[in-house]
Amino acid sequence: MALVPLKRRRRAPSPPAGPLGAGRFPAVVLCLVEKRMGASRRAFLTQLARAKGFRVDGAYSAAVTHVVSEQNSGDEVARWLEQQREECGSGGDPALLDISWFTESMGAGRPVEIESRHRLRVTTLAPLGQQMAPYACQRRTPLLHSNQPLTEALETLAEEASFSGSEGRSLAFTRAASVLKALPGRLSALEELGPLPGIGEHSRRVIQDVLEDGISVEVERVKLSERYRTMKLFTKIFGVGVRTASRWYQEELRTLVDLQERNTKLTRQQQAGLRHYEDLNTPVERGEAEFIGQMVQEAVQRFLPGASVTLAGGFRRGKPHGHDIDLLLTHPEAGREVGLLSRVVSWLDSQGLILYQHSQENSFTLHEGPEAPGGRDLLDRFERCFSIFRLEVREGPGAARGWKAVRVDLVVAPVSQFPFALLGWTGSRHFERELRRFASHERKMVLNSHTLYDTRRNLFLPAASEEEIFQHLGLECVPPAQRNA
Ligand code: 8DG
Ligand code: CA
Ligand code: CA
Repeated sequence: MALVPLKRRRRAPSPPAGPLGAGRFPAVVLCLVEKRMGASRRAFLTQLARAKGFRVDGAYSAAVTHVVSEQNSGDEVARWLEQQREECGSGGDPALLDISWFTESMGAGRPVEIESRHRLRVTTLAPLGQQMAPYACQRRTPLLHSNQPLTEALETLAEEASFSGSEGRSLAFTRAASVLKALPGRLSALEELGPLPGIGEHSRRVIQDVLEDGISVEVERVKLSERYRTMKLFTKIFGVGVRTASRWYQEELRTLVDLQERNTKLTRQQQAGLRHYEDLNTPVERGEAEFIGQMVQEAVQRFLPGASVTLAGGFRRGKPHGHDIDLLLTHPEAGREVGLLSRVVSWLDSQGLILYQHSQENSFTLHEGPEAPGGRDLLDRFERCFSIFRLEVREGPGAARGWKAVRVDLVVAPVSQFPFALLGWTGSRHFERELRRFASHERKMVLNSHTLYDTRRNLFLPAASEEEIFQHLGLECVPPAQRNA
């Protein structure tokens, strides 16, 4: 239907710049892109829409909800929008639409529902003014994002690859998932990704499958496979890593009962893990984490007034629940923290609050050089205690017996290393890995949970806060809630 003749009188009046009242449809504010449409046709379409009761603004502003263009590519309009936003200094997130939506709406005498065929295809992230930075530590990654089904699929494959010992492949899937977590909106077609860094061929295939069919056959097959399911079951035991789980699988062990019946040799930690398997695989709630943090704080104050306890890990990133509780202890006077942990743990133990604990002494010395701790696995050398707390509960799992087992990591950092420890223990694991990769590849620096070392200048870079560490690295500071990479 040729609703509007393409050729118009030569000198049509330009639409006025300002809005023209709310119109009959207050939720819809149109803005027509002049570019290829031309001034006269734009003026004509504006008049037509206004006559039908639509509000059409002559200039872009944050109030605009529908941007309509004719014969422009999605990328052109996205760039146009970016310019408009800069010029008017305001945001807004309007739908970018083809003239077909406008034509149909005029025909219907009301704004028709936007369908995907009306939307302009944007192949880069330009419409939201963001080019995805290559390292996760250069991006903001919120806890909640719009691409959950895609990231879950990719993370299943990442996990499966790590179960097979293919760390490189696992990292590739993790990277792809992490990029999707940082996208500003829901991905509806693979082309919208453009040439984004960090998304390989295999990941693209998986993304395409999930976008088109809702699931990836490959991922579903992995989830059902005996090996994946068994590895998952075993690695969820506290103290069991991929290597042990894999050995058990090869020995034909398949269930937790198998481990007991076949008298599998277990470390003390694994025995505790097995004993409390169900509890330890029940998510820890934020309230529980705060409660235990408070309990540890009180114990700490008994022995070293002025010492502090900080909740790190996923809870610091804003997660509502987690698999364990990560607590960092320090004291503002260097050296005062020595000996604190063992006294705190003994006291908590004497109160019947500890079901299992395994402590490790501080083994960090600067003399070993900057390469010693950290490295690929994020492990550090702080004095620490891997423990299981006995938490009294009145509801949820464990309510019947009145308590539940909760995993707690207690870590002691001397005050000079505290910002590094806090940054390192806040996570996510992928964010940390990327920070360290960025430091070494882009800055020739070595970062770990103890220090930052500049290898070009041969010196340690001290920091009194996380912000200062980001500054040393020449990175914009990423707040904890945006480190969910
Ligand atoms: P969750 O418990 O909510 O499931 O997730 P999370 O809090 O993000 O994970 P986590 O496994 O508890 O790890 C928290 C951070 O601690 C993670 O970024 C890695 C970091 N970390 C270090 N050093 C060490 C270490 O020596 N061992 C372990 N396990 N984690 C360490 O910086
Ligand atoms: Ca944690
Ligand atoms: Ca932990």
